[in-house]
Amino acid sequence: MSDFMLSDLTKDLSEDELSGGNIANLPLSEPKTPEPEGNARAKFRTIWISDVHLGTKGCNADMLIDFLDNTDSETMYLVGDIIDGWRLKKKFYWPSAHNDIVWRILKRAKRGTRIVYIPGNHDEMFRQFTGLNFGGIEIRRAAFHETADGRRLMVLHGDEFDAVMLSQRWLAFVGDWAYVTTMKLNVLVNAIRKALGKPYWSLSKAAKHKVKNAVEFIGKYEEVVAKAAGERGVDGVVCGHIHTAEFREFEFDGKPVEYWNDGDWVEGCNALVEHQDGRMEILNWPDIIQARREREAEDVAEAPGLKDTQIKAEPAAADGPREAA
Ligand SMILES: [Mn+2]
Repeated sequence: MSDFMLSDLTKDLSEDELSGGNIANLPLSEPKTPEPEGNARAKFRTIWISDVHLGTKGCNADMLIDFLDNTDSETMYLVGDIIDGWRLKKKFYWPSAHNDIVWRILKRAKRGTRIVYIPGNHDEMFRQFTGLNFGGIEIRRAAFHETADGRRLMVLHGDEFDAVMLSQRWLAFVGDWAYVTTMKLNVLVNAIRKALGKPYWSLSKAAKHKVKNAVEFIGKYEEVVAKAAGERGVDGVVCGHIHTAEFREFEFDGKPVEYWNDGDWVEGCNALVEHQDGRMEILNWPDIIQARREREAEDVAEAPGLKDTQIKAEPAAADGPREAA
């Protein structure tokens, strides 16, 4: 990894061009927590993650490190808001776990995973490098992905639709304030739960399904994004941005259009994966960790040495159908 520094990305740029200045100086050293050797990784054809928000306290770095250490894929899409340049600019925050994540992603590229980085609005300073390739990571403004069973999916961060959502803009502001507040509360609640040995729990996931305005906003957003995909003539779209993992099927000109949102690593801790046969699934990592712990506890009790390393995940559709607004 010594041949690549984050500062290489930005070294020839002025302060203005950077618009996020100190990102260039992010230290990128050897990981504090190295990757475990010989982990039985779940192999997927494709992985999509977004809204990691490295550089903020909200980022659930431990959960993401666990995900990265237990999975692998031929292709990995980083669907934006990976590094939070806005917040970093206001307040520099870069714990070793965040460094460990960047290091793991670079190492993945080195091992042969094709990594496509589509910057979002919080890491838009990287959008100027669209078309370039750094340390084996391709930077794109958007991408088209073909699944194993031949579906064509448009992949983008999703802030492109903020302007279209203008009529709902007040909702976005309310949403942002509520989001920042719940994010802080979420960190606190889960610190307490962890101390009590209780599993991770997503506050905003619970809240989002109860707050009518948020549900309305999210529902409208999903519709707008799916329509744009339909107009493009693709079979579906993968995006992030609104921190709400979801699968929905829409129809455009009599043709089905899939909407996939890969969620976030702030509260939900979700990833979207494509299995070898093209089947797609939203993984809820806290649930998978919990299931693994329970299995390990059983293994220790029943047959020490016999470990079931299979990752079993329920489709995220478990949330059930969304109520009409
Ligand atoms: Mn975003």
